[in-house]
Amino acid sequence: MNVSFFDDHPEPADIRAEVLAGLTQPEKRIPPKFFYDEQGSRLFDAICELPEYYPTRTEIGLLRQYGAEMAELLGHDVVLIELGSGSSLKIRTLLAALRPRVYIPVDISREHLLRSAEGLAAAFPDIEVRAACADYSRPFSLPLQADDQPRAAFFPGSSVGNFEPPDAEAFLHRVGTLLGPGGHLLIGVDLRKSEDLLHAAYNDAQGITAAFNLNLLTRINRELEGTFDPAAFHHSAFFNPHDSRMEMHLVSNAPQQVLVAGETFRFSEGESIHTECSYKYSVKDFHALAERAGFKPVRVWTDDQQLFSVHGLRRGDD
Ligand code: AVJ
Repeated sequence: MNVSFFDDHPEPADIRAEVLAGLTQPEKRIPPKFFYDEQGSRLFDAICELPEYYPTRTEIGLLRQYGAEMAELLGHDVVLIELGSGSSLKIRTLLAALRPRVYIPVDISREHLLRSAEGLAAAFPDIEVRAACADYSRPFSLPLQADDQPRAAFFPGSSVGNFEPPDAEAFLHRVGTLLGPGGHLLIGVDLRKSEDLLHAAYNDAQGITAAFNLNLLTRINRELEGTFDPAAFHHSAFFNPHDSRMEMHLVSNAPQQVLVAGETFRFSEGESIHTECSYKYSVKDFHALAERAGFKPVRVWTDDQQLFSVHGLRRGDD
């Protein structure tokens, strides 16, 4: 099969240092990338199927409806990099129209990435698949050669919303450097909307989002010798209008002490670990961010209800 594997997965020592640093802050936090262990990736896939979680469905609808135009914008015979490829489901809607020469799925969840890369390579034998396990929220390397040109990138799911806006700008700038002058980026961005819709999307009736959030504690217990009792915390998700973002927290039900990698952390009743920000942008605000990062907005596709946007951006020539 035409698939190779490149491993730049964070080391256990890096994960430990980042989690301990986050729990030591005055307002405890753990970066959302740690959601995606095996179980977390499975739960996330279940979230994407929930009736309340409109982003996945809406974005896939846009990819189906406008896929030919999007493929046109990215160009043919490109080396296509997908950031946070997960199950590689979205890219499948574009591959037939796009016919890239090389496809480089990048994801932090190793087993999940490998399985999807193999499935995709089997379904598209003409495409060379180079799976890369990496944490794209930090500087990362990819299996790229100088003559891998032209390059294009796909960053779906509004995962850009997990970055603080200045970090999103720095990240997009790095993507621009990878692409080179004139390279194109297709990026999914969730739009700001009524609080009711947002609230429902992160507080689903079946409790899958709560399980996804709480799984972080189970993961820390397993990988960092943690003593969290997941039943002693509850899921909380709300819209923060001032910062235009959804926030997810794990809230302590009672005063308690927890050990992580030999260190003690104290929680008062109601104190939380902030586990995710999911920024919601207007088209205009996202354009401004992209321009600060060296991209020129070329096209934007949205659904009738203005729930979600997919932007086609071109890196400037600078
Ligand atoms: C894939 C990171 C964009 O923020 O909506 C889903 C993850 N968190 N439900 C998002 C998520 C809670 C998702 N992103």
